[in-house]
Amino acid sequence: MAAKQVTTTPFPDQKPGTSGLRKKVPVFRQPHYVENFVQAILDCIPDRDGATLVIGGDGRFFNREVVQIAIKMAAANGIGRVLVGRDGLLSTPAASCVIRKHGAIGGIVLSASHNPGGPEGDFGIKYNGANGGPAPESVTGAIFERTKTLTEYRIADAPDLDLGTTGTHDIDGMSVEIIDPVADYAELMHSLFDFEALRRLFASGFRMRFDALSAITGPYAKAILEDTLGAAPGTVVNGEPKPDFGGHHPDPNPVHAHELFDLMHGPDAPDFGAASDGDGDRNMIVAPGLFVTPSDSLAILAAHAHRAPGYAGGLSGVARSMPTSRAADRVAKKLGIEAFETPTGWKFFGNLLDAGRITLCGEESAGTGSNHVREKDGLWAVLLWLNILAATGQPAQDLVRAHWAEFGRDYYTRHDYEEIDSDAAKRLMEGLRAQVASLPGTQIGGLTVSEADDFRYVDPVDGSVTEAQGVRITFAEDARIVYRLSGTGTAGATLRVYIERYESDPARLEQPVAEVLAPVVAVARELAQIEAITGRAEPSVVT
Ligand code: VG1
Ligand code: CO
Repeated sequence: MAAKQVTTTPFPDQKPGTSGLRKKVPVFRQPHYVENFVQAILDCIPDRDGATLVIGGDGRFFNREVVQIAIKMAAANGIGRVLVGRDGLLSTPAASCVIRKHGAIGGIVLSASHNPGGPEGDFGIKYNGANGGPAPESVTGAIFERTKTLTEYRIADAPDLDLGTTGTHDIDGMSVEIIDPVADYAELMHSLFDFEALRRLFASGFRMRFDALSAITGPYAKAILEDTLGAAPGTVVNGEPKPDFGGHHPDPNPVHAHELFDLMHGPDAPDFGAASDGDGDRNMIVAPGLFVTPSDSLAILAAHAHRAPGYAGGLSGVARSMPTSRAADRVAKKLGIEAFETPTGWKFFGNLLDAGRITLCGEESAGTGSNHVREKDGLWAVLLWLNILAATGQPAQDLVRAHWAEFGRDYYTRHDYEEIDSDAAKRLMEGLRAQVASLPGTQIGGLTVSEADDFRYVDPVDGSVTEAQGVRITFAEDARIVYRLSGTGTAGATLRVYIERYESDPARLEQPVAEVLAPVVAVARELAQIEAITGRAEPSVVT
């Protein structure tokens, strides 16, 4: 067997977004499309000769084919060893864990996360570096530049491997180890959490439901929650990963995980409900009768993390993405630790985690994580919640209410306008940018603008600057609106409008969210002229 050099021509559209390259499956299935992008990634890995590379994905449609291609291309490009999850599966946090644990130079992670899968669904390819985290903008930028000049790629002329059983193979001198996708991750979880206390919790009759939405976390959640911690069989539902997620939209929010949401709001609600997304890095937490916003979840976890063995020494700092509510900042202030505000996307937390400036971080989009890996981690968040519940003996809903009583409540909602016209979306954002300088001091819809800007991030660790990360408008009445365009969509543009209002009056902590936020929502629509510019009177998804 030998490597082939294949002549190719560049594709103009291989620019990675918030989290890697995401496109519709038919785009990825164009001849040479996957190979070009993988070659560009490999070309941007210095010192790859003889190095270890991790390959795996969320199991969605086309995952297997791309895993085979990536393995053969790694062999033809000097990689010494590849670690692949059995059946080509690795959740995103598990891939991060495996990269770190085995000293890999990086990993190729195949996922379109919370986007639907299938022949007409979405697919994605992402590169993570040696720290286990998504490549920073400097690297994704270099990969994109490389895609524009590629004239050939290299691929081993070898048959497909049987990925179904663990074991070691050889392709042209490169060793391919097919590993259990759960083992390393489960061991890491064991090192962070008090598994004995969790076993006692379940043995005492504590009931939960974990909805894997027919995506990657099923095997992880079953192995840890049911097989190791003794949660009742059937705790994990939709636990078989399917290429099309069984028709589910694998996005753990009240809209797409509505079965869990409804169960938790009904008479038969168990003590705790959780769900994860397509690639296992997101989490949704629902207490009986009470949905916990991801922003609140981050704040609550930050306040109580020291109760889990892995965080017993306290936190060095916390970070949140800019549109995430400021609830975590209030906890940081009380703890006397640093709080950081980063652009959307996990790649911006990497430097802070590597430098030891933060221990926990999170995003409003149901992402929470810590320094244990360099990705957000859905099941980890669930286990930290469970560890806190076990340690405090408090029901989840009481913990949330106690948190609000102490810190006040950040009422929060996100309105998504999906698949709007790309030009209209650009015009809308430009219109907002043009207003920011003159907005402070103006009154609108009963609110007074105190500050307005287009978020610009200066990385506190390496000084790199990232411009134009979203328009944020803060009001004197403790409210805030943020506008930005999604960087993960695959059709048209998606406008995200993040709306929040802080309330500390003990008598006003349990108001209906929509009611509290209605005046801010009205201002958000008016300021951006959403209907006039996009033709949409209402958002397509409200979470
Ligand atoms: C979205 C979320 C962002 C998240 C990203 C990747 O990005 O808003 O918070 O980091 O998805 O998550 P955007 O650009 O569409 O708003 V995942 O679970 O898709 O890897
Ligand atoms: Co995800």
